[in-house]
Amino acid sequence: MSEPVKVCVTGAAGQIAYSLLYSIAKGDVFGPNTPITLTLLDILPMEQVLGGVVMELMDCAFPLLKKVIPTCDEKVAFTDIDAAFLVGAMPRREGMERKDLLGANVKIFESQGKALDQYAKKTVKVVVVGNPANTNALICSKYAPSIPKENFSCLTRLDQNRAQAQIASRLGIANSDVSKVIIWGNHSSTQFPDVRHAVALVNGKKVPVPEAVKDDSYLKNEFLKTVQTRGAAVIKARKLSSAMSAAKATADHMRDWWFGTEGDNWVSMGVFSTGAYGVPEGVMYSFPVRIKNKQWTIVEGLEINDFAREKMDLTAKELIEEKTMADEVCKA
Ligand code: NAX
Repeated sequence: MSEPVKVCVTGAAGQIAYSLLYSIAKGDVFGPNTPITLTLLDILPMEQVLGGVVMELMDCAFPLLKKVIPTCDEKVAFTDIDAAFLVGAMPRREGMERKDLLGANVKIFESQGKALDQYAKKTVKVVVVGNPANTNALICSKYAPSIPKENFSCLTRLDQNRAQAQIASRLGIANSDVSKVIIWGNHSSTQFPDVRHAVALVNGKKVPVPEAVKDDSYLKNEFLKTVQTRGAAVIKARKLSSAMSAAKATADHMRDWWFGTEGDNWVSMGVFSTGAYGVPEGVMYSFPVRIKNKQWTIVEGLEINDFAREKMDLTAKELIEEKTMADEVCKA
């Protein structure tokens, strides 16, 4: 067996972490032969709950799990880690807009960015889940200048999975028979779920999704709206935000970052924009990426029509607004 991968999960006493820790510890993310040590960060009022999570992890008797360290100290949580799942933040409640959360949560990611900079390995891979995920990831990276910007990302895989599942359900095919769905922009209701380049396997033949669905109006309206507002729909039904699906998507995101994407397939990740596809530089924007040797590259050359351009610009505008607000919060 190889050396253990050192993994930190923040918000470890929360509901997403409850499913995510199970996935990580059983080998879904770093592979079935990779031992793992886990540091679990949460805040002091959650210390007792965190203790319960540690007991359950122990009681699972996972073969790969070598050590679990619960803590409320960022130094303990981040020292020498290889991978960070930054889940901990205040969750959105019913009726609350993501922007309301920004003020509270940006400060958490400023502090964690500084701590990662000081204590984590420079090769650490960071996925931010806590909302507003894109802007939190940006702030985290800003305050960790000694770690490459490419090592920070935010989760839009849940949106990708939601979009993929909607198309599969519409076509009556397996989820795994839909590929190359793209989420552009912000993990918010302005995101642009784009299936213009997506492929469906129908009756053994690969078909462009728009051709298979044969309903442009559905793809431009109902489909978009369903994916964009899925988080709110889950909150309305459960009175809690998505947890099981968020954990699954987070595991998918890091697994693909760790092991790479297959063939010419791609996945969506919120990453630092350097201007690809006319997206403003300096925001964390979700793009289609291919991954090799733990490095992602934005897929180039996809055609952007007027409809897509408008949607992509709208979500970019929101990210610029969030960035401005976040910078003000951090300055204060
Ligand atoms: P929970 O409230 O169940 O758990 C959050 C945990 O974070 C709590 O235990 C809390 O004590 C802890 N926490 C708060 N401040 C912390 C800090 N400074 N350091 C460490 N831990 C801290 O929320 P949960 O449902 O698990 O959601 C977590 C975050 O994910 C929320 O911000 C939520 O909005 C976000 N989501 C993001 C998604 C995405 O696709 N990017 C989808 C799901 C989810 O909505």
